Amino acid sequence: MSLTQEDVWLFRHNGFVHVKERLPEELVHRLSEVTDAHVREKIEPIIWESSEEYGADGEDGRDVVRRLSKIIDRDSVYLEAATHPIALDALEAILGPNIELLTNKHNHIMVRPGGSAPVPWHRGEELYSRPLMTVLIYIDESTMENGCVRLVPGSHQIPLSSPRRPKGLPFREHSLFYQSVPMPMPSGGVLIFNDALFHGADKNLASTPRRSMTLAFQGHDLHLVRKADPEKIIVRGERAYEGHPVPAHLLKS
Ligand SMILES: O=C(O)CCC(=O)C(=O)O
Repeated sequence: MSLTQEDVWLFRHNGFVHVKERLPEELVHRLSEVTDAHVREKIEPIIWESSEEYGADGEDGRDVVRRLSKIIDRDSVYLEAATHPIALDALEAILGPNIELLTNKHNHIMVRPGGSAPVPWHRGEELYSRPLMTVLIYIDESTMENGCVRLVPGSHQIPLSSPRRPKGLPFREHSLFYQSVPMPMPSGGVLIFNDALFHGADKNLASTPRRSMTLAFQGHDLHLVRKADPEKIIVRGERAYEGHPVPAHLLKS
């Protein structure tokens, strides 16, 4: 099932949608096994938990995996999850029939180990950027206790320029915290939001990790003459061209 028209309207208005269906348990189980192995074996590229924030209780975060980067290259199970029809059907309702997965944006697993520091408030893209969708696919259930993502509804439409990564105040003291809503998610859940939406995540107060995939998708640009881009995987539809003049190699003889 795809999104309803009402879901899409709410998405345009609020900037996010929680997809009703979940990925199959068996697929989530395989994601979990592979992720555990990569964390256990500390397979690079990795972003480590920062000691400054993680170590507020005197612990050292330098050896603690915060994020596994470049997941699409790590194991085929990640591409399988990223291109599951539950995610792509919902994206098609938002982006249209031709969809690309970007491998040079996001493409990571947030491991968020127990005790991990907040993810500071940020928006990924500028308001004037071509719309880019962030998709979070949850391996573990995400709760208030383990630091679920918080979103600021409608903030992808604020017509004012403001820093993409506002600095200065602790997570819970920033004014964006007061305008945000928490997004608890089930294991296998799929959350889609416009990457220009302000978001962040609180400290993980549980003792276990809170793992989720973060992915980036865009509608394929029909006017882009150069079609082959090694950082983009077309995951639905086709690499079409609409424009003029039509490049010679695309003209049928
Ligand atoms: O899942 C989270 O904790 C934060 C998600 C996020 O902002 C990211 O992965 O860039």
